[in-house]
Amino acid sequence: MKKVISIIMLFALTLMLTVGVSGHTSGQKWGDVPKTLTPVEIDGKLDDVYKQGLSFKIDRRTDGKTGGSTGVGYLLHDGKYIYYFVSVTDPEYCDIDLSRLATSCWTNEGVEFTIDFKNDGSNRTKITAYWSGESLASGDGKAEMFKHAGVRTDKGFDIEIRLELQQGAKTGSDVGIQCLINDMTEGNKTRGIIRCPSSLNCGDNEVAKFDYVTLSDKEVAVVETTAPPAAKAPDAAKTPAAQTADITVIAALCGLLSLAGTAVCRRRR
Ligand SMILES: [Ca+2]
Ligand SMILES: [Ca+2]
Repeated sequence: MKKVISIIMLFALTLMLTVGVSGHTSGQKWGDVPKTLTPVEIDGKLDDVYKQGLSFKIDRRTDGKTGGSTGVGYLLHDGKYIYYFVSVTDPEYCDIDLSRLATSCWTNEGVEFTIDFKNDGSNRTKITAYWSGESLASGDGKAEMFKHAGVRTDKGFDIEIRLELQQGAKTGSDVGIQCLINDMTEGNKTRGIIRCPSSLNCGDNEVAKFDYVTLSDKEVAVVETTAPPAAKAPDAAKTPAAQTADITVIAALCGLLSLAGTAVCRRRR
């Protein structure tokens, strides 16, 4: 019997070593986040390489209301940082109330970007960012671990965040994720929350129910294309049409000269 138990334990150990121990808890995988070879500039503007990133919608209201802000998010990574760009369409943009930042920063137009680096539901890292003439942000961990920028657009605002990979996360890792938009309405009095899709319908604080993404080794880059040199315009004087025209004119002149010559000869005769 001991021998059977030993064999079973050995088999289980071999299986763990072969498959690896996933930190993934219960959510589902959204997809692979490509690795960018093109540097990303944190300026609140959409770098072209984001268009090759993992994109998703943020349009899941969880407060029973309808309408309000929606967003499109993009994710990239480069093995050191994860990049998040979100473009928000806000039908009623309310100016940032700076007095709320210290005590209730989430009651302002803005976004929250939350990552579970170990993807085990044990903790989260959250960045909250806004735009108010200049971009503002607060977040878990040291400030130098993230960088952000935002711009006001004609339809709402765009926010860009770069967050350093932490807690052992690297290329190949699964990380838990949830993103949301804080949408102020009714004269900056009411807060709506719009979240990403979630297989378990989770909120941004329910880290154990987060869905996850994989920091893929699939590389993407923007290939700079050099426009081919403009073709040299053909010399108009040497085109067949022009040559034909020239010949026609010369022939006509010769004809005239011939007639004139004949007339002169006749007069002389
Ligand atoms: Ca950018
Ligand atoms: Ca709003």
